[in-house]
Amino acid sequence: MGLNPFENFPSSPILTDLPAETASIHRDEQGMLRSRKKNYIFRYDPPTRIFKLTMLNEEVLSGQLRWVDTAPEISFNLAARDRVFGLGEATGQPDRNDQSFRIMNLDTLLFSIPGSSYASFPFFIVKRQNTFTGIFFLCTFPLRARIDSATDETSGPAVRFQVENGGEEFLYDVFAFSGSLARILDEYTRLTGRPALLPAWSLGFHQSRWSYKTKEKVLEIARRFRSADLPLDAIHLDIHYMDSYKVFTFHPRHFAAPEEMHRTLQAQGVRTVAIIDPGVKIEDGYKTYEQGKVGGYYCLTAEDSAYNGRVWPGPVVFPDFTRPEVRHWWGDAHQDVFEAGVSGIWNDMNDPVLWMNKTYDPLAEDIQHAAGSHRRFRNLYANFQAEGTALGYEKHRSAERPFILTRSAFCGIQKHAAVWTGDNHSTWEHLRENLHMVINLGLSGVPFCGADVGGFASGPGARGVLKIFKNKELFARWIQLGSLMPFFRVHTALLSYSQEPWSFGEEVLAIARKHMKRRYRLLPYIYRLARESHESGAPMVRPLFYEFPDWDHSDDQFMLGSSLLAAPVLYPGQTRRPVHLPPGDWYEYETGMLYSGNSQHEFDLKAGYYPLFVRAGTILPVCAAERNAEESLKAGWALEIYPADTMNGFFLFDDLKTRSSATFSQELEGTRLHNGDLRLRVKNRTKDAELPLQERTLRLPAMYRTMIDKGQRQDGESLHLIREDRNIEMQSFKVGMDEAEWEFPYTSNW
Ligand code: NBV
Repeated sequence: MGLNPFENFPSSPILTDLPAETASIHRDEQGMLRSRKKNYIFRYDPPTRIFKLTMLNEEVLSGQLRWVDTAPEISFNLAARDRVFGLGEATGQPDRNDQSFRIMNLDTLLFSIPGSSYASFPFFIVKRQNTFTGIFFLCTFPLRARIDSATDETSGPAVRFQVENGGEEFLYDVFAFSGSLARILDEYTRLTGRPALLPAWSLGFHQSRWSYKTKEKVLEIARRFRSADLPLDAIHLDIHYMDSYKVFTFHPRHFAAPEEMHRTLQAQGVRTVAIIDPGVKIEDGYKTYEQGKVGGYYCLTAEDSAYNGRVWPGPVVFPDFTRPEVRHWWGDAHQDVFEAGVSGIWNDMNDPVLWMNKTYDPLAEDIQHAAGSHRRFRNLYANFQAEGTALGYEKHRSAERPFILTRSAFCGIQKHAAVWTGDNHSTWEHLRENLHMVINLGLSGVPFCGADVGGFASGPGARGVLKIFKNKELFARWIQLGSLMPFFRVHTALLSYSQEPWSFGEEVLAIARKHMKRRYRLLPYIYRLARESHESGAPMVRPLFYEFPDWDHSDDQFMLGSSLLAAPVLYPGQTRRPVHLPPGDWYEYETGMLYSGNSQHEFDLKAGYYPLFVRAGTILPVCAAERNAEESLKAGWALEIYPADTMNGFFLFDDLKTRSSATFSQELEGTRLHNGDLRLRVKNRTKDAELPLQERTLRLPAMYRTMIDKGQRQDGESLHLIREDRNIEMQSFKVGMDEAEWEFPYTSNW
């Protein structure tokens, strides 16, 4: 095999193309390292075993490369006070310093295996004060990662990867990226693939549990959402919808006539997302099993017989997704669930879990892929499966944007799937980890991700699926946090109390409704962020230092895009919290009050409230919260103007669901004059989509009571946004969709 472990793949699960701008570092036959990028010089000096990465004449990183035959270890030595981020959904504190992980896709058994995660991302970002470097260590073998702390004041931490190659020849590439975080993620996702373009519905609220066991139950849940006046886009079908856990089937009694169920759901504006595990039940006469057997599509043992494992359906075989023809077959097999009316596909147990109820080492199992050993390809199994699922969409839902959700993943997964962080616990610690994991997944090129809101299990180990003690406060705070996460789904374990928004009493229901509706009101903004992620790899949820590299990092606050800053409640019984506002002015979202940045403020945390801010200068698109995302995004829009000396905003509309949708987008720019008057200009950027809206509303702070549009004066209408759960007065003006220029004289005596 050559230096590139993927050169034999017609379609690589990881690399899309190699932009000339990227530094790709290869070890050649002599052991020398070579760089491809002009701006980077990457030198490896075999006698000293030191390698240095030099960028634009400024040394940013130096490391040590060591080869030990049986346990190859590569280390990157950093500078004092460097902080390390990224590495996907690894658990623990927000940064990765002083921690050890195993980078191997593994069922963590309800997070009972310290340092392990379901997904593997050997990509990290070094933050050195206000500069950033991204390092992608492309090696698919399982890795042990250690981020050792500095040994003294002057030295820095070291990121060490130990390759668990089991004696096999191992090859790797190192890619280095530098510049702003936006630029690093742009380059990294140009290399590993842009995040998929999402259908709008996937950005709405998802309700799940293991399991809604009958279609009557599913329909009852949908009805209850509607009668409780709660927005909802999707209900997830966990394993009980299947016939004896056979993939691509429906239970003959409990889910008879699934098309009918889907028609009823559709009338209520609700879709389903169905779980599809990779294990195929060994059963004569079962269509999928037979097809795979005839095609010879399963993973083999060293003796060339199909490898058998044991998961939900009992004895199973595992498709060898490393083979293109198997991915096509698997994609095709989705036809039945698509025809039944399912919209989204949820891939679970795709680490893959080979055995249940048995302790085993997946690397010691006798399981082979056509492309090579399980050790070499385990971390790619889920990516290959997701690629197969995406092929199924291309074939059977060709016009539609796919929605695929996965538990396991490797770098590059973002092309095909969203990632959720697996079986977390209903604890405050895991609520906090939800935030850290989402931030670090975003910094690993996976913008669309989230955790089970409310928590899945009661704790680690098999008994975690039994969850008895309800914690109202935790659920209420988690739904507040979850409502600003890219993927927003409540899910819970098999033997858990019910965890729908109404399961915790009236008070919590009202809080859930408030925040779920707020999510839907913010959808024009969130949807635009998702499209931007698709175009540039930018995370949707960001650490503060993404937007403010010079600002002291604050781990318990985050940005949603570049305009919203949230300070969620992450501890029980918290009644007050400080908020560190970065430079600039900030409008509190509920009251509209203005706070100056570069300072700290204290806020009372009433139940159902957490501080959320809009950056001054933002023109924020919002809509009415309807039953689901599409209906909301097609209902009335308002553009909220948060004055500053300069203002800008961007507003985008497309058909919300097809791959080749035309778009309509406008850019808004504004300035505040010395006398306080505002001047706004709206320009078309693209205009090839049909517009569902004829007009929209501008909302401005109460001191702007009139608007001058082409010399005509229009009085604003005073609007108290109490219906939107905000205690804020604004003035509203109806305007058309055309390009325009408006002026808003400042009234001092408002
Ligand atoms: O399919 C059942 C569960 C599912 O609810 C959960 O979200 C997955 O992470 N699944 C794991 C298998 C059972 C784990 C104990």
